Amino acid sequence: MSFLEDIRAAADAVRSCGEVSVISHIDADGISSEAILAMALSREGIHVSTTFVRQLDPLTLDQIPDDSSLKIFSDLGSGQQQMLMEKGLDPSKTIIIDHHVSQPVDSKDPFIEVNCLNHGHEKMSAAGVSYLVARELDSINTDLAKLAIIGNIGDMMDREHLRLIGPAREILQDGIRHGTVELWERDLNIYGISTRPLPQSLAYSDDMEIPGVSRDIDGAGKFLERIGIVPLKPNKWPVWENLLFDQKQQVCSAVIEQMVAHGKDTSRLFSDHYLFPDEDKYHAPLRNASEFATMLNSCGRWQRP
Ligand SMILES: [Mn+2]
Repeated sequence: MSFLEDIRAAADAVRSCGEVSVISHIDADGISSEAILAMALSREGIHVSTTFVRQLDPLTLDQIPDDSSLKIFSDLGSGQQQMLMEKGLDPSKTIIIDHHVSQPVDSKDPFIEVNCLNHGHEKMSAAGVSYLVARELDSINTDLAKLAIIGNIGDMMDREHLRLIGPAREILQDGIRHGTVELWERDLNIYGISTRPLPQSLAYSDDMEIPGVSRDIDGAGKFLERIGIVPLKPNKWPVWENLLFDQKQQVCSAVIEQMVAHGKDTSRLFSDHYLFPDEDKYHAPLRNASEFATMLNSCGRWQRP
């Protein structure tokens, strides 16, 4: 079956059921994935209950309700299909939405599995797959593209190419069309663009080695002051999101100059950023995909999604 056929099979199975139990991974991708499914299913009038787990093993498997609800495993399950079979889960009432390596099972009656990796899409997460199933259910669910982007970024699907690619990029286009996502293409490759004081963002970028700036907040501050970027008031630096276009250009030029002068590799200097203009500025960590994902991962670690 093609990826689209798998997506349709999952959507069809969902349409014909009244109650769903979601079992999802407790990290940014798993939480986003669950949020997409829960929203889309509720809109269909389907009752959803969720169990978050750290990993799928015989112990956590016992937490899954033993009832007639449709079971949806999200961000896990593909690699544990043998165990799910042994547990006696009904293949016609079990959907696996995943992006991890799949375990082949010896069965004439397999689970409904929607896994982008099985179709060669390596740079997409479970939240992305959940979104595609949700969109197949009803095009109204394109408003959930933002959540899919957060899951993809949480699983670092953008890191190798410094941008989302493949089906994850198509989801991004949905988000942009919907107006809840803004793309800053090939912008400076730093973290914390909505919350971190700029010297910190520059000093703690893992991807580039800027002599005199990297791992040196004071050095980064002096570097910025030399090109006329100064604190808004004593000890209060602007964040990258709030710099004017010209100021950004100035910083980028100065960084390139500094790196080139010291023979550093500039190939990872620019990356895409995904902004959420609908999130208000008082909740700044939610204003871009990478900081939002960090927030969800921290919530997961505290077991409070
Ligand atoms: Mn994942």
